[in-house]
Amino acid sequence: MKKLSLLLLSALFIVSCAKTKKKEPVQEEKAKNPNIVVIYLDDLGYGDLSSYGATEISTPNIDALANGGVKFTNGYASSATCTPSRYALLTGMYPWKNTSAKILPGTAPLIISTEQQTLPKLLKKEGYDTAIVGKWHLGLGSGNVNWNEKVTPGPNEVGFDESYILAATQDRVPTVYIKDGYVVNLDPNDPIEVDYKNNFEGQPTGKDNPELLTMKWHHGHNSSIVNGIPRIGFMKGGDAAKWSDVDMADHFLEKAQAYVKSHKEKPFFLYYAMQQPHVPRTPHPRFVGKTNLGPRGDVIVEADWCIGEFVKTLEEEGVLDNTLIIFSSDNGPVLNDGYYDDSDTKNGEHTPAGVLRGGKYSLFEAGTRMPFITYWKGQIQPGVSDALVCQMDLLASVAKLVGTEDKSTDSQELLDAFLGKSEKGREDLILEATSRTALRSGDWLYIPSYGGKPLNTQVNIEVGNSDVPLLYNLKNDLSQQNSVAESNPEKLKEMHNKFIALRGE
Ligand code: NG6
Ligand code: CA
Repeated sequence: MKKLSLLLLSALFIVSCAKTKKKEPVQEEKAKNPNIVVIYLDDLGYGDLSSYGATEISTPNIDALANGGVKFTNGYASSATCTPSRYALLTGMYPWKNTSAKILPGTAPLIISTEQQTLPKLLKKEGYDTAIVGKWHLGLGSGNVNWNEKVTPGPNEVGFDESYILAATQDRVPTVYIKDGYVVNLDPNDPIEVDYKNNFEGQPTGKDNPELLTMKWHHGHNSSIVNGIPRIGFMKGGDAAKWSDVDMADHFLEKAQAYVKSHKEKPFFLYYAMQQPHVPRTPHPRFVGKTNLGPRGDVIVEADWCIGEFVKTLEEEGVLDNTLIIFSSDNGPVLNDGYYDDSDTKNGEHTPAGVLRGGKYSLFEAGTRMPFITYWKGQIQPGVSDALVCQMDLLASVAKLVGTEDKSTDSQELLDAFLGKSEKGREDLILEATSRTALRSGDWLYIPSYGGKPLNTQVNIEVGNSDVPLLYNLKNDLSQQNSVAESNPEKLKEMHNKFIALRGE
């Protein structure tokens, strides 16, 4: 009996302590802020998910987010390639305002100024812990990086408390993971050297040593060989630090899960930047053959599985209903992006871009219109939204969500649209593809006349170059089959003037 009352007393004590703690106003305020997770795929197209109409690939875990959240039909990356899109996502700035925001080599310096506003910085100020796991591709250091010392500035200097990244792309050297500025598993007796111009003496290359390759290169990708895969750029040393391509998805997943587990007590922002389905496509053996589409389909299924596991972790750790998940991709799809991996020959009936025209590198819609999903269990009413939104707008919108404001960037505050409470999105959006720009305004899409070949034959994608300006009404011509530039000169003029005004030219 005595024991029981003692137990009761101590239980009461604990409860009252917890209560007092909760009463502290700051704690309570912070408790309202949800965790924010951005799940960002690499080169996933508008038609690559079953929830966005794919019939040859099944993505049940991402579909669960789409069907339980807001599925955007007019959700855009800022750009049709990786670096500029990631730049816009993290800084809220139009990437064409920064001439360095182009596809970067692995040796490029950091292109985000450490003075600049960023999404993680903003959240840090509001009491969030912040982390990136996955692909970076925004440059590291200030030129001439020594990979054997702390690599800085990088993600940790622009707002991330923690970072576990691959520097550039899976097809570029250095093929190592970097944790908070340090190459993981680096043996000091086997230092890393990286060069994008010249090979290191005696090092085999994809070009000269085809006998060493397990994956053949189609264009580019003929420099240093790592795990039988020829890469872009030359690298020497760092053997123990080299990643295993087939384990990369599991590796990043484990890091993302571990982050959730160790940060569930405080609001956190996690940027989970997955590498699929960018080349080289290297599904773990347990996913090989899961689709009939070859490795591209298989790595999409692998990514979907990872996302399912990740969401399970949020649930098991008790934070799913306090976490806003934003899902999207950095740019449109490509089948052959430089390796012979059967992704083009086995593609069959699959349409990676859905009904959209173009693909990665393109100013046509498939370049930038992305699968775009917001999910927040118990808070977001499931639905489909046609609001025009861009990843760049997350910065100002998330600012509002956490009770602050940011007007210093190009990011527009569209919180209600992101939470599915309003269909009102942007009026206008400048889209970018390999340094060319176009204007989306209302239902209209205007592509100024750019010289150059209309078709990038290496990747077999129409990039949007034309001798004449192009104008489409996406409402009745989503597939951009009929330019009305000639038949509607007034609209053309209006769009051109708006484009010039917005570009500040
Ligand atoms: C291109 C690469 C391509 C891919 C792309 C970057 C060649 C010929 N092509 O230069 O394979 O790596 O850069 O992709 O090297 S992105 O998704 O990171 O923008
Ligand atoms: Ca990409």
